[in-house]
Amino acid sequence: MPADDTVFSVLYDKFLFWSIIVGVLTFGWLFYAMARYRQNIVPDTTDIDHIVVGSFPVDRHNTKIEVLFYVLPTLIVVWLVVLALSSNTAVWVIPDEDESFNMEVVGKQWFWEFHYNEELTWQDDPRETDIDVNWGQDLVIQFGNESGATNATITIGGVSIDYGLDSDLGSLRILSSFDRTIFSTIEVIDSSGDVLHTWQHIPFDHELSTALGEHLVVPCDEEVVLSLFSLTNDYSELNSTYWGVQHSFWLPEWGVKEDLVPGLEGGTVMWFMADDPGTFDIRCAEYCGLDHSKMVGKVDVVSYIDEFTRQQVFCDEDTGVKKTGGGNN
Ligand SMILES: [Cu+2]
Repeated sequence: MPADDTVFSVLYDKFLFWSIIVGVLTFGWLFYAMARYRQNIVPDTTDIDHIVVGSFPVDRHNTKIEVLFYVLPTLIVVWLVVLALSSNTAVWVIPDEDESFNMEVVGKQWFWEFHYNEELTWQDDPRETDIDVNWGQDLVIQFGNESGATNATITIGGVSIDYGLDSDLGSLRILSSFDRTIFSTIEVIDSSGDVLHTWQHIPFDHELSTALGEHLVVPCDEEVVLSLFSLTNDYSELNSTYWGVQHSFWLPEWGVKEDLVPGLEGGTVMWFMADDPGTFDIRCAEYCGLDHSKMVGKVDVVSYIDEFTRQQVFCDEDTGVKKTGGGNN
């Protein structure tokens, strides 16, 4: 079942509402007729409603009700079409490139690659973890005494350095200036090695891949526009790993799914908008070869740090735009 506030979930509720009304009326009528005209009930021949089995009550039919039998269902069907078409429109109108987060997704046999056309800096919610990472000229890691933080692992461009945290001071300052062109991750861990808090910067042009166990990371409260590609059947690229076949990128949480078609130069496009932070499933919904079933992944919805204001945008804040998977209609 998609997230509660997606256009598909709303559509499901609306269809269910009308189905229940139609169901109650038709089954109500059915059971009433079964009870009234059941066997062994002696027919009252003076009753205007008296029905003789096998004969149509030509003399006593009710034109108004018979016309209603046609008009009412037609109206309901037209209304359901209107409901379905309006949500269709909401899904197919691609958001403005300037106001959305744009990415490329490449499907291969049998994994996903995520290419960042924009940088993304994010961290876990400091109000929940009691840990806050700030990186500008210096790197400052603040941690509450109750947080249990003992170490911080800082990985810059694939090189990791471990720092011990002095729990009395509640703060660690490192002379290391932020470089927005380098993929950097800071993980604050407790004494048993569990990750309490993650801060990460994904630079422009960076690539993440499910083949390496990496998740797709997207910001919350922003329209995420994905351009989807599958490699063409170019024989120079032909080898067992990069054979271009059709895939389908599916995010069950938001009810959105789109095919990746080899040979389509501009790719295909889909978009969604996540309100809530968390980790959700990625599936391939098009049989694409032997290991199709292994073509799975995860998407992390994170609260991002605005690149200009350096302020964190929390997922539960009302940003004034509350649309998901195509917007509510
Ligand atoms: Cu696939």
